[in-house]
Amino acid sequence: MIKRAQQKNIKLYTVGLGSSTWYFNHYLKPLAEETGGEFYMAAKAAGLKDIYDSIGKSIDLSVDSDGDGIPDYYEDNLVAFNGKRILTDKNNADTDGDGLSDGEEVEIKVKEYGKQAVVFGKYNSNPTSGDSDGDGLNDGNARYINRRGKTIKVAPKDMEPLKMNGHKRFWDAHVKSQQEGITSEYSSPIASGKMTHYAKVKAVDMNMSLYKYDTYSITNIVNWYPDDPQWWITGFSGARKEFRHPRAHRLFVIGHIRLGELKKECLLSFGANEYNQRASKYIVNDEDDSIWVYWDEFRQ
Ligand SMILES: [Ca+2]
Ligand SMILES: [Ca+2]
Ligand SMILES: [Ca+2]
Ligand SMILES: [Ca+2]
Repeated sequence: MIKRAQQKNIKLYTVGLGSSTWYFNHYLKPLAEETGGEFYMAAKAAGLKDIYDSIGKSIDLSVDSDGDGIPDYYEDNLVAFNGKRILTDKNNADTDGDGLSDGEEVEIKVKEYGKQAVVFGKYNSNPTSGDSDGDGLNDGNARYINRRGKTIKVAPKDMEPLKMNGHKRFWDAHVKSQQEGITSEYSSPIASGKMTHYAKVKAVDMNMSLYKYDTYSITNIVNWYPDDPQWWITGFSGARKEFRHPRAHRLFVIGHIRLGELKKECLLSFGANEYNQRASKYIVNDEDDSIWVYWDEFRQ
């Protein structure tokens, strides 16, 4: 029993009533002490009230020292549903320093089984990792670079912190490449207002970066940061010779499309594409009404 309680991080509080000292010392006391709880003894039933009051105090759920919404008691004792301890710091509201408080990352859940209840922590994201799913997107923060005095978001905050959104390598390479400086860029090939679009969709603000990758390296081929809003990114024409033969077997693209007020309308048409939906290689970012497209292409 002690072992099972230890494995599940359950503290046992035991109370002995009466005078069976031998039994108490051999069973109840070790049970409590070896699981981190406490042993109490009452000679008479009248003493029990004080003891239960004292046990009640040691699992006081009203103290939340760092004010993150998780009581100290749970920060010291909380386990996830799989039985693993959740190691948050009760004196630090944001244990992993990723901008999300421990209380935002973990929800306290109570599951009742008849008269018993089990309390456990449910992860919205991992409170002890800034990138819970290891996909290169941060749980709590978007990543930015500064270009020509303009702040540009180059990676969104992870809208799905427990689901891989693309390869870590790609996002990291993208952020690094954009930080280091743009290797090549081209302005808008479409003069705004001189074309009409068949779907009568308004032009929106967007940019895109294309990379080729292999086992050892990731090379930035082009960054497209047009000054004018664009209709849609569909690919490159062969008008520029640089685009004609990139000679890459493996390509990936990271694009950011700021849809603004057109978000709903655009998402309807975007989401209607069955392949996109199945592959789910886009992230809808409600904070700035944009979508991020991340796509990798492997051709033999
Ligand atoms: Ca707390
Ligand atoms: Ca955090
Ligand atoms: Ca986190
Ligand atoms: Ca993710």
